[in-house]
Amino acid sequence: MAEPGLRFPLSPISQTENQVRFLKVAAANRGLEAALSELAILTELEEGSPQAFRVRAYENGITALAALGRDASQMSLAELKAVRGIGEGIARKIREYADTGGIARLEELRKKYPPSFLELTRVPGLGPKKLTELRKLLGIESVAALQEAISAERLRDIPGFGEKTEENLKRAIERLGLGEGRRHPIGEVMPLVNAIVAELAALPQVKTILPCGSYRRFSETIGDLDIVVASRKAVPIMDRFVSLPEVREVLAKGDTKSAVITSAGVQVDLRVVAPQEFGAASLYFTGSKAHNINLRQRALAKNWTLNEYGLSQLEGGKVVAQRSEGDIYQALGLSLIPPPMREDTGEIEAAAKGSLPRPIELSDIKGDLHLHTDLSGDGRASLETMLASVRERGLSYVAITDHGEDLSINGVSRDQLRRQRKRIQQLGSDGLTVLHGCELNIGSDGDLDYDPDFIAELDWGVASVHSHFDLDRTRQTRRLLAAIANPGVNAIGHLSGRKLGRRPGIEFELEPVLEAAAATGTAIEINGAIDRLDANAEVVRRGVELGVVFTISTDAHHPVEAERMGWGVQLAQRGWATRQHIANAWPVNKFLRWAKAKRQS
Ligand code: DGT
Ligand code: CA
Ligand code: CA
Ligand code: ZN
Repeated sequence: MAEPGLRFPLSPISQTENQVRFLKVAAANRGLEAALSELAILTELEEGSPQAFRVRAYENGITALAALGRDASQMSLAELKAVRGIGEGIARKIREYADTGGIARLEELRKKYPPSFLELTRVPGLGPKKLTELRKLLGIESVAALQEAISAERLRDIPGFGEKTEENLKRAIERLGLGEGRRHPIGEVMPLVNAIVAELAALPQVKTILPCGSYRRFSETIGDLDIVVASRKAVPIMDRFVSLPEVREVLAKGDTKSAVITSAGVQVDLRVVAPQEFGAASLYFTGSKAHNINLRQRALAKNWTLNEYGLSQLEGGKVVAQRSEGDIYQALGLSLIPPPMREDTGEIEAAAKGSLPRPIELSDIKGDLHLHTDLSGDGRASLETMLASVRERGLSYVAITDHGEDLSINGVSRDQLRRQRKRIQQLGSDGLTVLHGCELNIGSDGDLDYDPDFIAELDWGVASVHSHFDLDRTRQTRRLLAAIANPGVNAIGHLSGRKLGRRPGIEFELEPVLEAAAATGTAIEINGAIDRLDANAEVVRRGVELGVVFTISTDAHHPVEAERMGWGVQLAQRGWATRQHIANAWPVNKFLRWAKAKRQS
């Protein structure tokens, strides 16, 4: 993906050609997909139901786009209409977007539902109907206004709301960090970063461009974006930056520094520095602040100073290092510290002693242990297509894990699973070890789908929480412990069940869960889906200390989701996980022995 002279630190995977094509097409349709998603959300508000015909039509259109494999703007109205899932109305809107860069209906709805009102849709339990009611009866148009109404105990007088609702809403708003100063889930800013980087990288004046700050460190949420560009000529870059289509408001515009707010409400800071200062600037703006302060103290101890321009002598100002981050770390007697580890939680001291663990890297990954096919209702590609994509990724083993039957809509029956196993056997291995598994559902008491004998027939079991998110800590903990104790369970999928910025996930006691996982040889999954990133970095770091084995999984329902592996790896790096801690980085035989041992326990 990266062109010479450009660096895309989060380009997630060393892609095969086919994946590059997929990702390029995905990039081409990204603006359009974003517009249609926004239309779907606003239309849902307008129509009062996610089931409304128009909402479904937009959603089908988005799904069709994701699987299109072509740049939609290059297709005629007739060609678009011929695509399954794209009807007349959507086809027209796609053409309108391609021809004018916008959609009139979207502009109309945006006026009616401003960003502050949309924030309210993030509050769990507040559907379009309730929001419309709250707006009509109490004039609530923002999360802040909702919080005020809750404090004043005004919600409880409205039919369908009560004291308990007030309490639940208050808690959900707190746990999700909604309202004033909300941080943005990293997955929500990623398309924005890709768009800005692509636009600016196309300018001839840009030598190098790198998103820094918490984004580069792969924090799960982002306060604001910090982009650093190396160039000798800043003016045209700043001009382009402040006039990007995403920009809603320009906070500052200067020769070296500008800041804007996007239509999605994200602040973006852009710095342009001289090429020889790029290393120092990217180090500084990547942070974290605490990491920088620690580095500066090490510099001071050598009578040097460290800032965004370079590492230089306190007296006389002679530059010691500035061109690359590696040069600066080296001058300070440190190995290069990967950005996800730059949180000042011991990484600098470890690097000084030469004992910084080498974190897991994407190239270490040998298998993917959580994958769906279209046998599950939510899978979007056939077994053959998914396996072909796994081969293309250069993996040597894989587990197919469609949903267990207890998942109300998408689960699969015993017979379906048995037939799938047969099909896998018939396909033959051809160098790829294919495990037949299942994503089992952890019931409210830790019980699983099917019966133990049937589960024992499987090669691999992932067990995940998909229901009962509101049980208390004790019950959630007991539930997880029961699943971990089950010989049919090799890994716990997306441990908390959270959706970043949308659903807080279950609350449970972490220590006993990690201890039980370590004791039983049950892996905790690091789910790379960008809206999950679950287990989180803190859990991984603690698990690594306790000797827990982890898996990094895509949970892919379509080949394009292979990119999740790169995100999972960065998350694992934040938790200091190495090759030893990640089961799907092990050679196939070691992995198989370990997986079997649990199933026979
Ligand atoms: P965020 O935006 O809250 O998600 O977190 P960051 O880490 O991106 O923080 P931000 O945007 O305030 O600043 C970007 C980087 O700039 C930060 O990671 C380190 C550097 N930086 C900012 N303020 C200071 C400072 O006062 N001292 C030092 N040494 N570095 C700073
Ligand atoms: Ca930032
Ligand atoms: Ca900033
Ligand atoms: Zn799954």
